[in-house]
Amino acid sequence: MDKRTFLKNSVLLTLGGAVATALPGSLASAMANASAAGETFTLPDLDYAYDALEPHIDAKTMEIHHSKHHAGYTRKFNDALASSGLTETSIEDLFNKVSQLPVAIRNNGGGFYNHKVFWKNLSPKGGGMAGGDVGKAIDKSFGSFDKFRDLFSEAAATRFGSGWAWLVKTGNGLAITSTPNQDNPLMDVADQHGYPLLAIDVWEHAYYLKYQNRRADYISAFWNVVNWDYVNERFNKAAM
Ligand code: MN3
Repeated sequence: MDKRTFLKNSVLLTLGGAVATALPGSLASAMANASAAGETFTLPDLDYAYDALEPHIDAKTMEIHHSKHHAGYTRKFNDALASSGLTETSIEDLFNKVSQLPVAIRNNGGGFYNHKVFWKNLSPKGGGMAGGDVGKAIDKSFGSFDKFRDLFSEAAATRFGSGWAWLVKTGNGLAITSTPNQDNPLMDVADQHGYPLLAIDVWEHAYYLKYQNRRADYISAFWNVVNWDYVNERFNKAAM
């Protein structure tokens, strides 16, 4: 972080925007830009309380994950867009050419988008088997729901280090894949392209408070809170 960025962030953190006019010109201008750009992408609210997914995902993990991690990705994504001069507001357009963009956009844009999908993928009323159109597509692509669940769980368990596992819709049906860091299957850098239907975050910050090193237990618990209605919504709106 250079001195100017450090100063800007420090001022933003400690004083907020109200004192911008009292600052030297360059700082005031940097803050005005950051604040304007800060409205491009906003942290979504959850559809449920932080403790609603207990005992499968604990309240403290949900609170930190949403209010600190996801908020951080969102803020840094907006900052990266502002400092790169990019004007796209379609995140899909950015992901399509992410290999040519600053790495901060790949990491924080991915972090912003992936968590947005993930929160909606979860519900206190979730769990059970997939129904609807996505249930039929799962049977067709993987043979059975149990087979699908095993393959998805394996992709999540074997993702080395931090990353995500995904169920995606492709031109040919459904596929399971995993991505490192905050990459996702909409990015031009992804091994498997597709429209994300279901995501599981396997970064340690997603499970360590409750499950410590037991990622497999977290993955098992995840199946109790999957919101299949939302997965069906995404399946039906996917263009491909
Ligand atoms: Mn996360």
